[in-house]
Amino acid sequence: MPAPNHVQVCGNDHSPWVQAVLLGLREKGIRHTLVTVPPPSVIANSGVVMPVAQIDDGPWLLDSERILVALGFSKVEAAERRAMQSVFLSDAMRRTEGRWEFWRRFSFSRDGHPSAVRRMWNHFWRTFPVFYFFLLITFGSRGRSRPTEEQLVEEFRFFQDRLAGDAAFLGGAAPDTVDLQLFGQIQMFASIPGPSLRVLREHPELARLRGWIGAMQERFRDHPRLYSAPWFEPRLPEIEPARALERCFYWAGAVAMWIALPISLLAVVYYATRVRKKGLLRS
Ligand SMILES: N[C@@H](CCC(=O)N[C@@H](CS)C(=O)NCC(=O)O)C(=O)O
Repeated sequence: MPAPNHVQVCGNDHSPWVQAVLLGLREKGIRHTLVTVPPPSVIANSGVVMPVAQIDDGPWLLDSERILVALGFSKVEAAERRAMQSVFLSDAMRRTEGRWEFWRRFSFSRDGHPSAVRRMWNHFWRTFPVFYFFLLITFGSRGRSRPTEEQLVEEFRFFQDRLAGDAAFLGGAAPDTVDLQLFGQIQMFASIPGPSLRVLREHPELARLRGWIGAMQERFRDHPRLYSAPWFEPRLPEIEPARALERCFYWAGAVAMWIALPISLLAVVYYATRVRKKGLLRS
């Protein structure tokens, strides 16, 4: 299979699944662009589900694993997929505990559209996905018990146990889909620091996993969206935030989402229901 010339990815780099795809593209050295607002045809089909990616002129693909397999990486085992989902939900469902912090941290993420005008437009409209996930997490986490430190350690131990041999990566001598997805989760933990990040950095029983994080961080040290950079060894500089003017567009969009609450709320209910009815999120 010839290597693609260019891959267009849509989504936000706080998403671990978007990060997995970006890391895979860097691993293969494939040119790519990340935009935060998908084209209208993609929104009509799959709402704001992320990631979606288009390899050259091919169809839009959903799901990080499917996209990574299309790029030449391996499928993930069912047990790994389940373990990854637990790690994901334990952190994702706590991200809106600091409400202001949630919106503030998202203001810094960058859009990679080459046109400055389109970037401003995207910064305004990317607040819809932020608003969408804000509501989904706020309501989805109600009545859900917070994972204890022991539960978090147990979830991470699944992956640590897989690192028992000599191989530096879960996939062997080089990172594979499971490495990319797990390191993607770590980018999410670091994008809004919380208990998962703390446990990973400090817990004495997770030293081997920290060794793997170090190997991944070294390998992807040039990735411009490495939220884990200042939190793990080898320490690297923090990533560059969106520019001040871009953030102004973001905040204008955020205010618009709340002013237009009846419409934006209806849109969230419509797309969230549609995504679930169509079964677009495989876990
Ligand atoms: N298994 C999927 C999971 C993707 C996923 O859960 N994405 C979240 C954002 S981090 C999403 O788009 N959720 C939309 C929704 O819940 O309606 C993958 O690997 O890409």
